[in-house]
This record gives sequence, structure tokens and C-alpha cells, in this order.
Amino acid sequence: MHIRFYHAQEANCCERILWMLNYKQLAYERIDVGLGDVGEHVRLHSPFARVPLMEVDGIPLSESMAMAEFIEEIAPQPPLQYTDLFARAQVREICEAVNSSIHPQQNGSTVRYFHPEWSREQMKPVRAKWLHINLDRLQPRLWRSSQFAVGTQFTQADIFVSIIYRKAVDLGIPVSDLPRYEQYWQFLMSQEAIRNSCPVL
Ligand SMILES: N[C@@H](CCC(=O)N[C@@H](CS)C(=O)NCC(=O)O)C(=O)O
Repeated sequence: MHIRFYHAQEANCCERILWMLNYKQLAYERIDVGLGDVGEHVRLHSPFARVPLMEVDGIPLSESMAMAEFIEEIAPQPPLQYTDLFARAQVREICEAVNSSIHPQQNGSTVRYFHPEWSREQMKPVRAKWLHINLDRLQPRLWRSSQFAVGTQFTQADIFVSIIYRKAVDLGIPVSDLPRYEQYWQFLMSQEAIRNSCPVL
């Protein structure tokens, strides 16, 4: 199976999938495109002209959530999901909270649609505030059984949550404003296999 992965720097949806591929030590061909201009090929195969785009033996797949589930199915070891059905649903709940309820509203093209007059720099504080507010809202749902986001193991939920936390920091939120997330990030980075596969260090 040949995996080609279209990726852009600073794209947290791409970082989610890179982390999964690295953690599972799957071989892939990485094609770097620009976030502002994803290029003809991605425009053709990704309905919203967004990254990530993954091709498996030449067949295109968009949407990081679909990719995450596909990767888990083709490479169940080391696991990033639980076998228990309710625990699996809880992992998806947190991934979807990030993917569908937090991320899209601060996406560059979304903000640009409503404020075409804003520069990239002008967007930053608004995007950062949105992430800050919503990470605060998500917090009570996290770390209820251990230092991992859901349950007692490293899962897809940790990847989705910690990557969007790092996006908030990159956009200007001081780590001291989200201390519980920062403590969590430091915990994840203290685990060798997790740190070594992480694409945002
Ligand atoms: N729901 C999609 C979101 C994809 C997405 O928003 N990608 C961002 C990068 S994280 C992007 O391509 N942004 C460029 C743009 O919005 O034009 C997924 O999970 O793959």
C-alpha cells in the first residue's frame, strides 16, 4: 500500500495525521504544498481545496477524521483507539469537538470570508481568542481517568487536543493562560514514543 500525504506547514489538521503515521511507523510519501495556495492537484481532489489530502494507492481521501479512522484500521498497532465501544465513542467525541466545533470557525479561509479586509496578522488575535474560549469549554471533558485525554492510554483524542492547544499558543495565547493544557503537553512530551513521533517540536 502506497500512502501519499499532501501537507502544509502550520496546518494543524495535517499535523494530526502526520503524528498518527509517525507513531504507527507507517511509510508515506510527503508532498509539501502552500497553505495559501494548495495547488492544482489538491484543488482537484479536496472538495474545499484544503489539506490534508491523502492518497492510498492513488485513491484520494480528504478529511482528517476519515484518515484517522482509516489509519487505525490498516495499522491497529500501536493502538490509538480503544477496543471498548463506548470508550471508542468517547475518543471520537473529543476528536469531533476539536475537528467540527472548535477548528473550522478559526480556519484562515473562514475568517477571510467574513473579514476579507483583514491581514493574516490581524486575524491572529481573533483566532487565538476563539481557541482559548473553546479550550476552556472543553477542559471539563478531558483527563477524567488519567493524564491522557480519554481513558488511560494515548489515543487519537490526545493528538487532536494537544495539536489544537499548540495552535492556540502559536497564535499568541501565553501558556500561562491555559496552565492545565500546558501541564498536559509537558506530560505527553515526557513520553518517548509520543515525543519522537510528534511533528510540531
Ligand atoms: N475538516 C477538515 C479541515 C481541513 C482544513 O481546514 N485544513 C486547513 C489546514 S488545518 C486548510 O487547508 N486551511 C486552508 C484554508 O482554509 O484555505 C479536515 O479535518 O481535514
